[in-house]
Amino acid sequence: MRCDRVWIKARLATLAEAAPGLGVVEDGVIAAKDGRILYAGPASGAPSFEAPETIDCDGRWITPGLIDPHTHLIFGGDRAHEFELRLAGASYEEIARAGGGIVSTMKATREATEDQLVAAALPRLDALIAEGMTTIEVKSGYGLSLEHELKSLRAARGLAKARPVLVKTTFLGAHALPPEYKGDADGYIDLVCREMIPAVAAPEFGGEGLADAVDGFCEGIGFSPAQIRRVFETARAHGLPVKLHAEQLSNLNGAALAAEFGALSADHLEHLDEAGIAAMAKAGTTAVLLPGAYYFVRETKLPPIEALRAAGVPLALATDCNPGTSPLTSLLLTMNMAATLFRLTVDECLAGVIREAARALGVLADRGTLEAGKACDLAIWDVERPAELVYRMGFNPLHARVWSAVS
Ligand code: DI6
Ligand code: FE
Repeated sequence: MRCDRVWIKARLATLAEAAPGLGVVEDGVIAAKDGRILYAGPASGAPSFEAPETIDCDGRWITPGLIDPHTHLIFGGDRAHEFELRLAGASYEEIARAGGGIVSTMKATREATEDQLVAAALPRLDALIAEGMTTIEVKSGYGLSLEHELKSLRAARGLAKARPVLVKTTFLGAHALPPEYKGDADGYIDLVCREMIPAVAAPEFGGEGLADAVDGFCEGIGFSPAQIRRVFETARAHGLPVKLHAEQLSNLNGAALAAEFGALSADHLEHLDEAGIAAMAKAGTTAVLLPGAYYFVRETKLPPIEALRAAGVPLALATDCNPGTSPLTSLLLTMNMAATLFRLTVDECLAGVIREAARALGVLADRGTLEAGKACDLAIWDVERPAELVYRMGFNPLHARVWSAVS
């Protein structure tokens, strides 16, 4: 069988859903053509391939490229000073209420050009890429006006032109109240629904096609469930799937609201209750856990991992890379935190940043496992066993990356 490249003598963690655990293949072969996997499985059952390039992996492990399903990569400025204030005793919510927090990043984001936002995000993107990340979700949410939200989403799309990653963009207009709407959150939500969502929707819905999904921040310092419902109704009317920052700092029943709208994911979830878990399980909504934010804000309430598991809710992991609560650009460290802080198993951690992350983005049919027909995005690791990818802190054993986009 003719193909473009073959990798031999590899150990595979296919993460195929039908296989137990990581879907391990000890003497594995992968063959690729036109950026797609033709075959991934045992050498013994493999067809014979004719390829201009054969790569001997010398027993190294191959996983699908890692996937970060929740980031706020596009923003201006930084919040190192706020970090110092927090070290001196101020809380995240106090800083937000005093006009710092998200609003200070909004000011810096509004001042930046689209090109400057791309340039600021590229080092963060490159840090993730250096650890084998090949697919990323990027949210807007620091522009908070039509002009600056559109600019942020264009910058997010621009990242995919600068690097061979798949970028899924999310419109997060309902992230924080911009100061010009102080005291009028409903008025701002009117703007989100009447102008912003129609502008970012797909061309067949009259927009520019800048967003692949719509998100919101359902929280005391964000927006109420009634306001988020309006955002979701508008998203649905414009053909956009939804997801939600839910139950991060308190329980407003956001996850159940998201599930009611068939959300791709509900994210954070430290304060999630049984009713929210049941609603997510019923709707097939993925839980995206963000241990970096849990760690950085020194949260002590753990997300209800055991109950999520028992209900069969898929568990994904993400960096939540953002300047306020998770200045994290490492999926390897994210896995270590998920294991240490949330007690996820090694298999759950790896699935969380690969297969379940693909599910959370609605791209599992196209990537997230090593199976014929899927994008040939690979991470090749210099490790003896997959647990090393979760166990180490601040060490990067990536040997090579394979991009489907430039195969
Ligand atoms: N939840 C978070 O943790 C981030 N956004 C959100 O909705 C924080 C964003 C920031 O502080 O800049
Ligand atoms: Fe977030």
